[in-house]
Amino acid sequence: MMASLYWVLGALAFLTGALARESTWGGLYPRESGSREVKSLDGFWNFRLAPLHDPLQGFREEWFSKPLCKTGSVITMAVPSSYNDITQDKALRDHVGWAWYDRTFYVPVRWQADKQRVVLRLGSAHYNSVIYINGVAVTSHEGGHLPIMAEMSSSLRFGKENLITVAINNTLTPSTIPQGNIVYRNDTTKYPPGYFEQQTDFDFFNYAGLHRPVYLYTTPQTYVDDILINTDIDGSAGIINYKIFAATSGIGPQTEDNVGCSVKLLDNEGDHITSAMGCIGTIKISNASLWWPYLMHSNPGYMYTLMVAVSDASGVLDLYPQKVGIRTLGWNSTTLTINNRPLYLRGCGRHEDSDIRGKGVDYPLIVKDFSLLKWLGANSFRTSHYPYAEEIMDMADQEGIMIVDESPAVDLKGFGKELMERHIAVMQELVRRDKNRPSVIMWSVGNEPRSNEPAAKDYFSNVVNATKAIDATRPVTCALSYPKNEEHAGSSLDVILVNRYFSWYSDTGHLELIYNQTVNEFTEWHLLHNKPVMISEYGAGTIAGFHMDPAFTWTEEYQAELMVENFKAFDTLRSKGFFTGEMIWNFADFATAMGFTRVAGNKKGIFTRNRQPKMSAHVLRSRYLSLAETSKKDVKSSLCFERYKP
Ligand code: BDP
Repeated sequence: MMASLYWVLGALAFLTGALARESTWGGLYPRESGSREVKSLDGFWNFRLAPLHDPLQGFREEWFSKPLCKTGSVITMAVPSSYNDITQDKALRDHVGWAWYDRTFYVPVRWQADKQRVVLRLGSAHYNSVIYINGVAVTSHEGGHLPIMAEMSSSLRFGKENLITVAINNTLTPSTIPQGNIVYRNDTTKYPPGYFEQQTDFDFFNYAGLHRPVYLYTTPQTYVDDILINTDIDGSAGIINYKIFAATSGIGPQTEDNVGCSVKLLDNEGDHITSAMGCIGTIKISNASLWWPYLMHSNPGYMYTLMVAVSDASGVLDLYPQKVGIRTLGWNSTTLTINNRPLYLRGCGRHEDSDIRGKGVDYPLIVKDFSLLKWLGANSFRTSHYPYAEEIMDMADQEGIMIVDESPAVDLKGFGKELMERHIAVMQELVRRDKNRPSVIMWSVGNEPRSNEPAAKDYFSNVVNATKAIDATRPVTCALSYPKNEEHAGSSLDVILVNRYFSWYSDTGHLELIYNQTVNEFTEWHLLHNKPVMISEYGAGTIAGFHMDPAFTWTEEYQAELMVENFKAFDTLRSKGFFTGEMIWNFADFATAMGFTRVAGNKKGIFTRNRQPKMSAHVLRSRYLSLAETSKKDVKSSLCFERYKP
């Protein structure tokens, strides 16, 4: 029986292999310009689940060949959103397997008359997806948190109604990232025939659906396919190194023999600063406005716009506005720097999570979350435990909030070759998506791998090296949890991140032990690896409104006192010179699977799930604001750092 669901997943390749090219590159984010139009397909879609015990029915009966409403009953589904919490239906919330979405849309005739190339782009679809236009599979994708793109000009009916159908499967197996297991219960005295459960080692709810915006956009036939930006500083001057990749539909990458490139640099008010020619080039700006983190400068998150153009003998063909923040990162065995100044990360772990929409992109929520981060005095967060929506990343760039950009490899185990290849492919997609973001200061290849397995050594060395091979400008890390002498991933990392729950998961109730345990353990991690070290998770489950004095587990007092004990240890570690940051777990309470260790979700948030502060939020705010003051006075520009030189 076990094999059957795995076969269902394997069938994806069979079903789509001949029909659709797998999407591996999500493309530049769809942005309007003088040569590009963007059309949103967000809104109300039609939706139906495949039957739990006949998961392939939709493929067999070709539900994609006509509107879903013609092959069965449908409900209305919001896009973007997770589908799980949208209705009162438990079967929808807990569904495992295929789900089907469709809607109709028009494309203007003038797109065809103007010979536009039309691209479909989904911000993400969790986990496996197949996308059909007018009944024809145009692409498929594996992985839930990265964009999917398909050129589809030839599949469209211009000036007429078109149908888009998306089939999504949320099943997680030992070869998906993240991993999961389908466990069948065969005891017929207890379970009905075919009964199975999706199990995962991670605790967050496995939300599924079209989580991010869906766009159609146009480009000319010859277009800007990709842009690579690296920045540096030289005294008060800023340096922008750029590389433009042009391509032509049906032909592929173009060289400068056929296509010319030029750029115009605009300041943050859109005023022209300078221009340059060539597909590869360097721009030097005297007295540049640098990209600084929040509370490290009076004007954080400064972004220029590089208006990139590709042209041929007939003139400019395509334009793409690329945001650029000028900053340089450095790291050595004790310290991380930005613009040659030491960094201390004051942040949190987070989730894309809220009521009703689950992991769906929600603009009011994004603005609220950044408002809360700034209210806290935080300068950073980790995209625990998967890449976040590009709309969130845009805000981070703009607000000067630094990001530890994490892959979906949470709780990984069984480090075989197939998994490693998938993991490397995910890192390549992630780096390709986020490489130009000034907010991204570190790549995290994962969270809490079972790195006590000896195979983890070569595995992580390969994944980290593959990540560095595509981006040498940022340090690479992973949030570790195993004891330092029993684990094998740390030696490959540039910065050691460790999750520790002293006095919560160990020595529960003994807040008095936190100081020594934290100081000793983090010092030993540094001595072992001679790398900068930070705490990437610590915290306590806390039900808002529960109070007891003396402090007791699950009360607001316990969470606040646990934090204060940690702060004492962090200050001692900071004085030793290698401790580079602290991130509380978690920014807000979040949904988990049902279970007896979670109280209607994970309650380690310093904000409730609807973003109201617990006592701990005020405690953290007072610390972060005072740390921000200290760091302003703490400029040590004479240190010598290993720096990336383009
Ligand atoms: C850590 C995990 C995190 C969990 C947390 C917890 O990294 O995803 O939510 O434990 O138990 O080990 O709250």
